Amino acid sequence: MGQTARPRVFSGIQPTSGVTLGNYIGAIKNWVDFQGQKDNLFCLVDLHAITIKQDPAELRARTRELMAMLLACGLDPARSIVFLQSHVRAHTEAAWLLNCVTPIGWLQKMTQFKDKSVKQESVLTGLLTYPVLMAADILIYKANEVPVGEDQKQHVELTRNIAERFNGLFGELFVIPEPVIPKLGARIMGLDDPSTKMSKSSAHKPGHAIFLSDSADTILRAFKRAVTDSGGEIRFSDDPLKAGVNNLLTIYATITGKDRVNVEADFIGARGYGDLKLRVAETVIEALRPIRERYEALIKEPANLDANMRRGAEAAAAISEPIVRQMKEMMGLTPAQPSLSV
Ligand code: ATP
Ligand code: LTN
Repeated sequence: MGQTARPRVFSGIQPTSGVTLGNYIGAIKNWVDFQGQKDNLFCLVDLHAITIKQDPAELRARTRELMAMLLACGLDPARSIVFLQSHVRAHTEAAWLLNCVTPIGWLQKMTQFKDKSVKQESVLTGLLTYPVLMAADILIYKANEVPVGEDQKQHVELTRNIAERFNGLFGELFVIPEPVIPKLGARIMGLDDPSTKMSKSSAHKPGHAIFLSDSADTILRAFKRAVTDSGGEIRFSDDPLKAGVNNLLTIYATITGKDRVNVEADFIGARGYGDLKLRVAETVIEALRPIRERYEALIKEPANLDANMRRGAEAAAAISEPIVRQMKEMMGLTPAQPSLSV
């Protein structure tokens, strides 16, 4: 019903801070790489961003910057619907409806809620119900695939449970989506501390994250200071003590598209970790250079970005609004009758 033969893909990214190398490797690069083979929707999830306190002017600026950065990374409005979550009211409407079929215990178990709520003085209700809005995002497009980093796997599993529960209670409506997690690079670690995920929200710590808009100098400095270990072996490893080297090799592998064997072969004869860090830094700088250049041009044309957002929202609403109408009817809400004008 309404599904094309190609799998439908939906994913989202928050317009908070900038875009990190973790976001790029874990999610965006895969969105771009498979764009031609699928039916795609990519959403700037500004309503998710406000589950944590945001400065309104900053949020508005970050949102436009994110739109420019996604296009600079290669999302193509001719092949993907790229839009702002708050522009399509079906998302908030469906989230409320799904709140009313989701047991609160399911939400209290979410690890991201537990992690993020301990960092807040006052925990907002939206932070708890965040995954219900995410489920709404995915389900109202009947998406088959959700390409995300490792940290979002639990939320996609919850989405599946919510969809099954709705279908069980009211009848088959939703497609049960699959999380699509990359084999390599699903969890890029902080350069300053390879035991924690590279994250936008910890990005105020110097040397923690690389941002796609960083200058070559900043990138080089961050890699030079990357935490490794006291050994000297350059190989992939699950050993927590070698997490720093493993992270650098993972970044190199995903950016170059080489497999593990070829990556390790590239570093035979390297002069220690200093050499490794320099080569990974150079590889990242060269890969990000054209993205940064495109970004610099796109951000100077706000009217073009806004027009793209508007077109994206119209296309997204055309798909999701009829599905939300169907949800409401299935749940027993009375459809509004057209007015009888005489
Ligand atoms: P925060 O850390 O502040 O929660 P975030 O960096 O995770 O933010 P999001 O907008 O929530 O940013 O994530 C966008 C996408 O990037 C998601 O699919 C997420 O799984 C992925 N992602 C985020 N960080 C990483 C990382 N370190 N490695 C791989 N993928 C990541
Ligand atoms: N929760 C996700 C962002 C997000 C998302 C989505 C991802 C919101 N809605 C729908 C995939 C599908 C995050 O924090 N990265």
